[in-house]
Amino acid sequence: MPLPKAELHLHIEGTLEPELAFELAARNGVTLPYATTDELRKAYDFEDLQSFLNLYYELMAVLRTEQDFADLANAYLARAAAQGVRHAEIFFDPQAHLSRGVSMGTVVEGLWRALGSWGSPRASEAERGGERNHGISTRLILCFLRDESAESALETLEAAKPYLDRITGVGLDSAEVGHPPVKFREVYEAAAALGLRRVAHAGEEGPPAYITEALDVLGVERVDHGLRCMEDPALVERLVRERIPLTLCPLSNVRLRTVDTLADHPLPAMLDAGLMCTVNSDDPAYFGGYAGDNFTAVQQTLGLPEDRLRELARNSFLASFLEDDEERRAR
Ligand code: ES4
Ligand code: ZN
Repeated sequence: MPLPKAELHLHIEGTLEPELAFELAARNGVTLPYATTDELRKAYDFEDLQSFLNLYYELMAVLRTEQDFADLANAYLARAAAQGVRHAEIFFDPQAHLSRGVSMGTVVEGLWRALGSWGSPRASEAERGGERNHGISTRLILCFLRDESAESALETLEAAKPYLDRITGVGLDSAEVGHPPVKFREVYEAAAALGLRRVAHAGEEGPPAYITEALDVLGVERVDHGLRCMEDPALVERLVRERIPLTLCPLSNVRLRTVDTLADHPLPAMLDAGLMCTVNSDDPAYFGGYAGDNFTAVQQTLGLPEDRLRELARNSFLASFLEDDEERRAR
């Protein structure tokens, strides 16, 4: 039995496996610039975040209908459940779809078709029962693309207003360097006023100062990645003191060359420093593994002992947006 865990850093568009990409391409009459799944897989040799993002956005062309988003989310839930995931807080990138003429409604209704009442804090116990949706409770987090304008982020939040009963929080992703958190001050203030939880990617490729800014200017409760905090001892001390969770993604860091090899990953040092770390998959179809694969990799390569793995699993529930009673039931 894999260790029960929560996944807190997962881009649903990053779960698009080559086989499903080709299936959806055929269904929607979209031509991909790759002849076979093998040829596509050969393109998964990334140099940095941007080289990955180019392919990530390119493949999204196959996602067109509600059913496409439902199929994508169902495929993810099946794989995640097999690796012990009991709860998933799922990022989605509406701007990447709105710009292709796919509406907010298509994306949210489609994802909801797969996630269903497991995604609703308001669903009754009965509605949540049974084996539906692989027994995984879920939350949706709408991400703004930081390489798009602040105005575009505000328009995106506006477009999401009819669906706020299905959206738990907002996040910030895509190309980090040159797009500091402060650029999104206004939209985060608006999101907070709407009662949305706040997270942001910071300190993946960007400097430690972006982590501080995400906390102080955007009011985030959790930092996605946050890896580069290790360059700033005062920041580490603050993150420890304030128990700010970091959603680390070890296999992603290797594939995007944020670390040289998995053996060089600072996770053990981060745990030793007292940071509240969690282990997640980011874009599992592209980076070589789902949540359980990330756990196995850090166990085997970094030699993390059992108690550290249990700490990581416990942290994932503590750092989640589940209510206390739900959290106990999930783990
Ligand atoms: C992402 Cl690894 C990563 N970093 C930033 N934005 C992203 N969107 C999808 N994956
Ligand atoms: Zn990410």
